[in-house]
Amino acid sequence: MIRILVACVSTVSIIGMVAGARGGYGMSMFAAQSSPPDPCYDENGNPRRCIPDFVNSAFGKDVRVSSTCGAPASRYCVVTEKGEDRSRDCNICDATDPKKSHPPAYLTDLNNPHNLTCWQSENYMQYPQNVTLTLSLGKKFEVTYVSLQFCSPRPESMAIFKSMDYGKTWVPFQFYSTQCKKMFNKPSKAAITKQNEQEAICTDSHTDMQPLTGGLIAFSTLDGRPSAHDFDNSPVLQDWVTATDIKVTFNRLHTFGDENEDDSELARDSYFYAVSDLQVGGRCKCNGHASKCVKDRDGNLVCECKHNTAGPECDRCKPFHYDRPWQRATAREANECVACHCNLHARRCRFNMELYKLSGRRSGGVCLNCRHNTAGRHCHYCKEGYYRDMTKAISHRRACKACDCHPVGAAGKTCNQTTGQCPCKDGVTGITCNRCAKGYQQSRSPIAPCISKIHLASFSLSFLLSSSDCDSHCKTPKGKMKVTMKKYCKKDFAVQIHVLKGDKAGEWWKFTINIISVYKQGGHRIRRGDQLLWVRAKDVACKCPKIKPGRKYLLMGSDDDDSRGQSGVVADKGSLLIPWKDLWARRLRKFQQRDKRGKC
Ligand SMILES: *[C@@H]1O[C@H](CO)[C@@H](O)[C@H](O)[C@H]1NC(C)=O
Ligand SMILES: *[C@@H]1O[C@H](CO)[C@@H](O)[C@H](O)[C@H]1NC(C)=O
Ligand SMILES: *[C@@H]1O[C@H](CO)[C@@H](O)[C@H](O)[C@H]1NC(C)=O
Ligand SMILES: [Ca+2]
Repeated sequence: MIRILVACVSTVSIIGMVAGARGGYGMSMFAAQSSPPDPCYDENGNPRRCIPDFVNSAFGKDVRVSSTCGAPASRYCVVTEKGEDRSRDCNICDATDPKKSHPPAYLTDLNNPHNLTCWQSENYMQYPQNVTLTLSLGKKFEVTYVSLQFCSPRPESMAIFKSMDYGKTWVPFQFYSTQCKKMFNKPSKAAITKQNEQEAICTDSHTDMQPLTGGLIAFSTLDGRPSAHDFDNSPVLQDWVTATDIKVTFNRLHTFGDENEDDSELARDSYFYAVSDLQVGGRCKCNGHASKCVKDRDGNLVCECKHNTAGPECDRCKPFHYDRPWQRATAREANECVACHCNLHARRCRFNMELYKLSGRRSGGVCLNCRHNTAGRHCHYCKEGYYRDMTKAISHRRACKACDCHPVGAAGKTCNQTTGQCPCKDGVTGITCNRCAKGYQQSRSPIAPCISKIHLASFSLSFLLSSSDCDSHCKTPKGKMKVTMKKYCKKDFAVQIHVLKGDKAGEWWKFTINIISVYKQGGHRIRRGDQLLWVRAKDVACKCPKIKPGRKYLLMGSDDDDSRGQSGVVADKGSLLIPWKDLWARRLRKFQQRDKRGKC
């Protein structure tokens, strides 16, 4: 029995969506008068989930088909039944005649139920009967249904595929066959569980309805899938409905009535596929971060991303908005991307998962290349060598000032981050350590630029001893002192020293010295660097030797000293302590070499 009929096969909900898909873009009437509120933000300006309109994404798009009738022109017949009479109504398909052609454009043109336009394949007397329709959506969509309205009998076997990578790879969406096992190696009407929600099943439901000619085959992507009611929280189903391309293959014609000789004659030239409308219902995929898709400069369809997101599907955070990981919006949470907190001192940042977890999943952004002399994860403090100017906000370009520590007066280049105080050497003061403290006076030494006046005073006091006492105490004659090989050989050690400071310690003066060079050493090993020099108070008082902090000297002396058993070097009235002259360095090196050759 063959009847012609425009059948309503599918569920009411599918039909509802098909109808709804049409009205998507018709609301522009009042657009000029008041800009409509942005659906991606609520009335208080807070972000909220937004989604593009539901559309038939196939509408008006080109469909590539593997077979179309009419080239060359050919006869086709439609068998109709009126009461008891069966009759053939035959026509010509001619691609060159617009009135008699059935091009693929008729698959996606405006569907007028009173004037159906059908694409039609060639006639198939025998195998192969495979015909393929391929549709490119141009970007990722979340597909709710794929439907085909037939003009011919519905195929005995067909399949719907989707691609998520613009046609490079295909995965099946759904199979239809009366022989699922044989055609597609699939069980018939397998149950869908939580474990196989992303699997295509095979069904023969498309042949349940009578008659077989005409009618709708509609595949609903979420129908019967357990997680569909919790789609927001099902990455599996979110993936399942995502497609960039749709492909439909017709694998077998319905050859009802062939076994009967009469029917076979009747059915001649009526073996073809014909479809009046192919629909792909769904929404442009924007992950809840855009309310519409638009053409970009290159003419590609892209989401108009909000919530600080970017990418064709708003599938990542836009630059500098990496304070927390990208997430799809849900009905409850907009999950917008958040800018890094860099106090206006950085233009780039990156996301750090460890820090994010440590913050209780609140903030994971790390600023990169902090400018304006700032440092830190949020460019929230001053870098080394700079300090906070508290009169300015941290976001100010000049929030950090240079320490400017005095090269001589300061012991380092880094100042206190809050006060700007540089670390000053002994006796030095000022925020940059640029002057001597009270009770100190400037010396010529870069190591101890300020020396205590009290020390100097106690020096002067000790000089009050009478000179006659000293004459008998000191043995070495005063006057010009020459440095000779003879003197060099007589002494146990010869060193160049810098006297930094002196303190009286009972019978002794304890000088802090820096040993600059060692030209000779005796039994005690003398190292370069800071040392103590011990001189008897009486010797100092009588200026034998004559010693002053801040000066450099050549010191030549003997090891054999009764003295104090303390570490350091000892100088006494028998030592030579002569103000240093640079020209001696060469002379002393010469003496040193001669000494090595045993010339002493
Ligand atoms: C039916 O549609 C075709 C193609 O769009 C058009 O050429 C034709 O005039 C229409 N016929 C009627 C009766 O509207
Ligand atoms: C037709 O499609 C079926 C199912 O995909 C396949 O097994 C068969 O090889 C195809 N035949 C031809 C001729 O392409
Ligand atoms: C910086 O100075 C303030 C105020 O004098 C002080 O409390 C703080 O400990 C100093 N910071 C450092 C690192 O020395
Ligand atoms: Ca049509």
